[in-house]
Amino acid sequence: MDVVTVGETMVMFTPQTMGLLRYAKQFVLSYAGAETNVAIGLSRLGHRVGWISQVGQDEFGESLLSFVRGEGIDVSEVKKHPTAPTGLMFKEYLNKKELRIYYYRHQSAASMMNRQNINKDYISQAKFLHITGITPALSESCREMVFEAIQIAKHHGVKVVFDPNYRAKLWDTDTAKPILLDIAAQSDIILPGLDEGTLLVEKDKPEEIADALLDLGAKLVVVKLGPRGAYYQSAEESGYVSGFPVDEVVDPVGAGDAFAAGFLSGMLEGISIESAVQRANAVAAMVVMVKGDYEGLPERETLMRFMNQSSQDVH
Ligand code: KDG
Repeated sequence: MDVVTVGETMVMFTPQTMGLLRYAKQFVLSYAGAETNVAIGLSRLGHRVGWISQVGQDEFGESLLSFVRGEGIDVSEVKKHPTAPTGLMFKEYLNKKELRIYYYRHQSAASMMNRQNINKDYISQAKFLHITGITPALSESCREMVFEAIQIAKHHGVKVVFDPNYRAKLWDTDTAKPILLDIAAQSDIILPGLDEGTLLVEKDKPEEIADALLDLGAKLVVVKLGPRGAYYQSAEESGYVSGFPVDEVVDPVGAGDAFAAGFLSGMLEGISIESAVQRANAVAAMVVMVKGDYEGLPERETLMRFMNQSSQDVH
């Protein structure tokens, strides 16, 4: 396996009309999970990915499993909880500009995960372990599971990649901060957004954020700057990499996950950090031009075409 990721994915319902959710009568079903977005992105680019999770023993769990399996991801470490349900998420478009989301994930099957969900052999054979700050927010037992997974990875020389993915709906900053910092301190690579970097280390500039996170123990920090691209810094090198031009941002959700997938894909292929960040920017740009979290994630050929085309447009 190239990458193993761990976390919850929910069945998501998007209403087909705008306005308060109470009036919505028709919904489109899809799936929402930062970790599976990353896994799908990697799988589309030809990498081998495994997902550790838990669904309910219910129809939504089956739906979720077939979807993720259908995307070419190994689901052999996804367990079924006998009583807790698969988590759900609803979107509500109040108007064209205002989106609210509702989680129905409290005491979901995934939130019941604990150390027992971690198979040492499964993680130890991977090249990267991908962790987000969403999983430790789900429950105390999920938090313990995340630290267990990290310990196993470190013990076996598997690189830990951490995306802080702060979710205000799941926990407050005072609770989240020390835990996210603890994970960051044990990670090899950290991929914060600018706001998340500021939340973690109370600095505003990408360079300062990277300095502080490297001081904690990380080897490489890549700060995501939205349309502006990203800033990377390790002990040896640093630099800004511009974002790719986007015709129209149709849906920004999933951009960070797309970035992580593109970046990890580059790292797996051993290209330079700068080129991996460039690839990350390209995958993120492609995702925001398409509605949905994962629908716009490119296959390799499409990605290469997009990158070549964009560089020709610039020159
Ligand atoms: O990164 C996109 C995710 O936020 C979305 O798919 C849902 O994983 C999700 C979450 O927990 O918010």
